[in-house]
Amino acid sequence: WREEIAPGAVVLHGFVREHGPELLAAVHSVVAQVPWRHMTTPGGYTMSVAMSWCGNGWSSDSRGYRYSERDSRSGKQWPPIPAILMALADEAALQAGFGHYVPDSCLMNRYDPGSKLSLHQDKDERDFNAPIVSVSLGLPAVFLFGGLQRSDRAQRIPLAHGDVVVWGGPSRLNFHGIQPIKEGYHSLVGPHRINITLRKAL
Ligand code: MD3
Ligand code: FE
Repeated sequence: WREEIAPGAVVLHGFVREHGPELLAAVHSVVAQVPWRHMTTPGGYTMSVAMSWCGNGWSSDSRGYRYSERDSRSGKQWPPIPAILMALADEAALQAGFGHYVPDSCLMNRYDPGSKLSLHQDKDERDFNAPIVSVSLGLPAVFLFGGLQRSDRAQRIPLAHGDVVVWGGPSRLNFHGIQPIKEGYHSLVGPHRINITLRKAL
């Protein structure tokens, strides 16, 4: 079912529940080319979440965060976004009321039990009017959804395998994060949560 948790933030519960195997195959095809890595934040911390990406890639170092078309080490373009993820992004954005959607960047986050994502804003994208589509696979998580100020109190939103959330409009710049993942095992994904976000970055 469809649930609006804030103006412009729509949860499509179970939207891709039946498509786990194909989606995981797409994730693994990307990870074969861009292996999971733990990035360093500009503040010098190593993230507990492992990341991979395709389309316009993401990077983080002492100079800050940025999106780029190419791997600065090899000079090669990052792998293209798999067709199944482009189709999913378009269908989810339509279903959520944002119209057709063509993302240019796809970030994948892998959480192991204990991994978390601290409260942050996503503001490295060029166009804040474009929505972000996110897909949750594997172990469940508690999503923290705050306001425009770090100190605003956050809602706790449970996210399960197969849920898709479309974030747009007025909530696009809200603070958000993921609480530490509980120990567990998912029959398809194993002891992990994988989150895929599709964005217009550049
Ligand atoms: C709300 N990822 O990659 S996805 C991230 O589950 C990120 O891995 C989380 O936050 C995860 O930046 C949450 C949902 C999400 C993504 C972007 C948002 C929610 C958002 C941007 C604005 C508001
Ligand atoms: Fe984020």
